[in-house]
Amino acid sequence: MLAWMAIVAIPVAAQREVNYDESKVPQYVLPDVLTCQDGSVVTTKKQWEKKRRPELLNTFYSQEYGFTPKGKVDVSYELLQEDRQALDGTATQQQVMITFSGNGKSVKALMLVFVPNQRKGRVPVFIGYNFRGNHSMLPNEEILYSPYFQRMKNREDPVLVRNNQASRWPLKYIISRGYALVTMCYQDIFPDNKDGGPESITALLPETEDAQSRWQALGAWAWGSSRIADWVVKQPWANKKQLVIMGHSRQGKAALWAGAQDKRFRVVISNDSGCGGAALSKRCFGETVAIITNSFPHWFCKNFNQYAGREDALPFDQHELLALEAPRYLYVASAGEDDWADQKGEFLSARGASPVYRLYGLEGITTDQMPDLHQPIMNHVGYHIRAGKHDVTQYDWQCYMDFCDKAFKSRSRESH
Ligand code: GTR
Repeated sequence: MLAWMAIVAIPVAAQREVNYDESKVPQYVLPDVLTCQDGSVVTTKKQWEKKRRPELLNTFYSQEYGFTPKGKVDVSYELLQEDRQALDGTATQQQVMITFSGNGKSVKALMLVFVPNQRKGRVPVFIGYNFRGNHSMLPNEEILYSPYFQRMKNREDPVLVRNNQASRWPLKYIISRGYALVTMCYQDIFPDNKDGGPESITALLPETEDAQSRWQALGAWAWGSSRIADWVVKQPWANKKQLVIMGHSRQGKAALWAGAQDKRFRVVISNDSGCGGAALSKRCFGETVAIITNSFPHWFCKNFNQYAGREDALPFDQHELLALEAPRYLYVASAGEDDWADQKGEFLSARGASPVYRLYGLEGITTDQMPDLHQPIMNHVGYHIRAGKHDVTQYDWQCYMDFCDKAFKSRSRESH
């Protein structure tokens, strides 16, 4: 589909110029999330679920993230370590190795798990990739290096320093609020560089015929989250109706895509996901399709390149990705100094997804006004903008758990 357009060269100017001026945002028309490709307008949940949702999902497969090939990967999980008195006795910690095999090859990925010891019944679970390896989350020597880092030859490499991302993962706080956390280094699933494909889980599956719509890293990362979920739902401590997926930045993009495909994620959280995530592409504010496809040619499927510098030609936009989470809970967060991710574009996108929530009688984002800093909106769709840089902070976590508490309260009867 549209393969002929893929050869359009990326204009050099579009690669370099970054617009941070609201008055220079081009005039654009957002595609109506409820209008089908044949022009008919969706007015019921049934029409959304039977017609428009599959049509949109297919658009994101073919035009942005690529199709997940059909084929079988064997997945096995092995408990390597357990400490029942982790985090000052408040949590049980597990390290679980996943082995993916297919196509005569195998890939290993290491989960790090924290479960609150004080629990009545099953607990809600956050699933989220870390960027710098499990060892970056806490200082403890028994935390094994994630397989991606185990392969590093130079043991003095600064990336092997422990605890260097602890501020993004307030583990004791998460546990104190009654949530379990399952994390893994995203690089274990697809090493984040343009030559990462052959070492990634994509090498375990057959290649799809059409090279233009072939999945790459974002598709693989989303797929990997679902394999984590496969394990989580079998654990005796986990409430399988209370799975939350949370991702920051490029992992925010992957989290949204995972949530669009896998309805087991009851709450989907995008932290500063920006271009190719929550932010509207057509605004061309901050990072653009040209910049992102040029800097990260291994993230999206090749069809997405055809919109570089041609965002006006996009027949869809990211609010329609967010709409695919409906009627489940969705939360989008921005940071005040993160213009690169286009905070306003993230907000307007959450707003643009809201008509689908309305079909279900649910309140999404109903205002056109972006809230002030630290004034979270917590309807069925949530949004906040906090002060500071592109990052994940304790404030973000606090909002996410407040939102999840609210989401799961109404479900607690059906949840055990
Ligand atoms: C940037 C990229 C963003 C975002 C970010 C991150 O370099 O341009 O789209 O994904 O990386 O993941 O931190």
